[in-house]
Amino acid sequence: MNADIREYRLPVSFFSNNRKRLLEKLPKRCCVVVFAGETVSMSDGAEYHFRPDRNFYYLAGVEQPDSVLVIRSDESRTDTSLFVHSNDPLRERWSGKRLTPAEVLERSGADEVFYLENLDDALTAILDDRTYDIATDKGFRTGPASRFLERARQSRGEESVRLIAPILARMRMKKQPCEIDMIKKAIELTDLSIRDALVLLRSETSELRLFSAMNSAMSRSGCLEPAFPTIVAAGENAFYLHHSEPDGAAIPKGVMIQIDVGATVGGLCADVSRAYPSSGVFSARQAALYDAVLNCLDHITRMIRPGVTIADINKIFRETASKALGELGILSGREYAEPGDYLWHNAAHHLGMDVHDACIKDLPIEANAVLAIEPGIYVREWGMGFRIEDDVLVTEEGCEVLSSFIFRDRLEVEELLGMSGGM
Ligand SMILES: [Mn+2]
Repeated sequence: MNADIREYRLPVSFFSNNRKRLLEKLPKRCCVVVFAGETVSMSDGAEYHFRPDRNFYYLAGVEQPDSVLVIRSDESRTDTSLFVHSNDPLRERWSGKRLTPAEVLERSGADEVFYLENLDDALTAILDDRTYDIATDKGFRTGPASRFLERARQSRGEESVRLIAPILARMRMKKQPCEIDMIKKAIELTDLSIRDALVLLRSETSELRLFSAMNSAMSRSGCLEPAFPTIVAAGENAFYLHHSEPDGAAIPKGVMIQIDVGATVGGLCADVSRAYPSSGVFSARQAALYDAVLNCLDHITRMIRPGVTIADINKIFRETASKALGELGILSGREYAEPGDYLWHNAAHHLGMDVHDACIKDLPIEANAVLAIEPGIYVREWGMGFRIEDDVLVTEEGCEVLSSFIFRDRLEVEELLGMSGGM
């Protein structure tokens, strides 16, 4: 893995092909307008790190705020334009270098670049030319994208403005080889970050130290912002599923530590969860619950193949987990206990540019889909609960577990946590 993973980028052909495939599903004479979205203010003079709308990025390949992609296509030709902020030395002095028009062309494969000052006139011309259909995304409630959608609907009528989100969701559900490569690299980087946490786990540590070790491993490789806020939750903190305010106090012996972390590489995400014992060895109860959760994961990965749905996966998860809850004696003697009381979340989601990636619910999974599989069981009475999560690539015959090499085997974990010195 390179020292700086920002060198890994999806090729320009990926973005231009996505545009081509989208146009094949739209009327012959069509104008597509897609917005990157705006920055969000963090404080006076500071903004949150900008991440473009993923449908925009999937088609445009650039990550500059406020950019707009316009594709005009008819029987004889297709013109792709990007509207971006002009290069303004005074602004860039504060907020950082912007891409030059040449760089925008190089990354996007667009035909032309215009400055945003010209956008309004261009959009008016598009809306006035009724020989073209209009297609746009529906991803925003406010800002220029929602204003454009509103204008288009007013000028053309509600029905005649096509929304591309369902088409793009269907396309994004099947990953292309270059996307799969990026996800594999994101998983490798996630593995490196978990290894750094495991080193700390050999002696007394805290959620905060584990959290910063993992985030530091990702950022020093160039992943400045993970796919989602890193989760480290010891003991009963794991009952807050997205616990991301790590505690600075020493983690006591005898609890399980939930880790849920994912790097991004080239705009694609990993999403991996592990649970490790703070004592270095699993107690009998911890081992029993661990084996039950892992067994759910194995059951699910064995049934995944083209044709199954997310609902099928959740059904198998609930059946397998319910059986385990019975066998562990957790349900017996509790009059009102139901398996659902211990199963707090579903067991699968698509993974890609978004950590919960775009998909059409209920549409059967096809080969080259990438899923995060995350069965979890939470037993308040035992003071413990956790999930184990792997990322899988759906193949023609089944699926390949891409993250199985990240320490997961119970005996291997104990051996590793019992060791002293380097890894
Ligand atoms: Mn997940």
